[in-house]
Amino acid sequence: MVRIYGHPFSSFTWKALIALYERGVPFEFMMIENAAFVARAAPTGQFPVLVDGDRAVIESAAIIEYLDLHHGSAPPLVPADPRAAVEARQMDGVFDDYLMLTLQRMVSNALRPEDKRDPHVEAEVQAALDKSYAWLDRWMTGRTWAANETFGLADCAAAPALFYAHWAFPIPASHAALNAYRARLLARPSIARVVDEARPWREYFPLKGRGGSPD
Ligand SMILES: N[C@@H](CCC(=O)N[C@@H](CS)C(=O)NCC(=O)O)C(=O)O
Repeated sequence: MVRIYGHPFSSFTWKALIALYERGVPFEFMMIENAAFVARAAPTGQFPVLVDGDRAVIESAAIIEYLDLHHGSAPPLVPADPRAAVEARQMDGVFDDYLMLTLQRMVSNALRPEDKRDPHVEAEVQAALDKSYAWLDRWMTGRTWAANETFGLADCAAAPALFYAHWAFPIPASHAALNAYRARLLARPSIARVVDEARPWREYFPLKGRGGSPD
């Protein structure tokens, strides 16, 4: 059975868990606290890490591609046609880089001692997210899923990114297509499951007091 090392509240762990649930792959969940080896598995000790026999796979998107190839019987989350896969990887990158990692800047800043916080970060993050939300609202207009008109890799990335970003920096109500997409994601059983499994850790979200609401 494969093992997944991560934390139930971690956004990138969600990406891998959503894929495991979508593909019906049995797995053993290994809490990051108990996993000294994870510190060496990725360049800076980041998670998730998937372990399959003697093979360790890092990077959430690579884990999802690995699962497509080796585990589960559902349709692949990255299209087998490389021409179609371009769109899936593009949107995976958009959600990771322009939402999740942007929000991470704010999380890291909030975790610093108060006198070490950078006072410019909040406005910079808000400005970057405003642009990304507007771009994504246009992208999602007329679409059900983020790429290839089928649930896949990009939606695995979108779910945690939109969940946490909206919690801290609410998506404007005027972005109807993006808000509807977020609601569609939260209604999906694999995603509702990771959201539920993470509930016990909600109080640890350092941006929880900013007025947004997670669901
Ligand atoms: N590019 C990586 C990012 C992984 C990542 O940033 N993981 C976070 C948890 S959500 C982490 O390990 N944070 C702890 C740290 O950076 O030390 C992926 O897609 O898996």
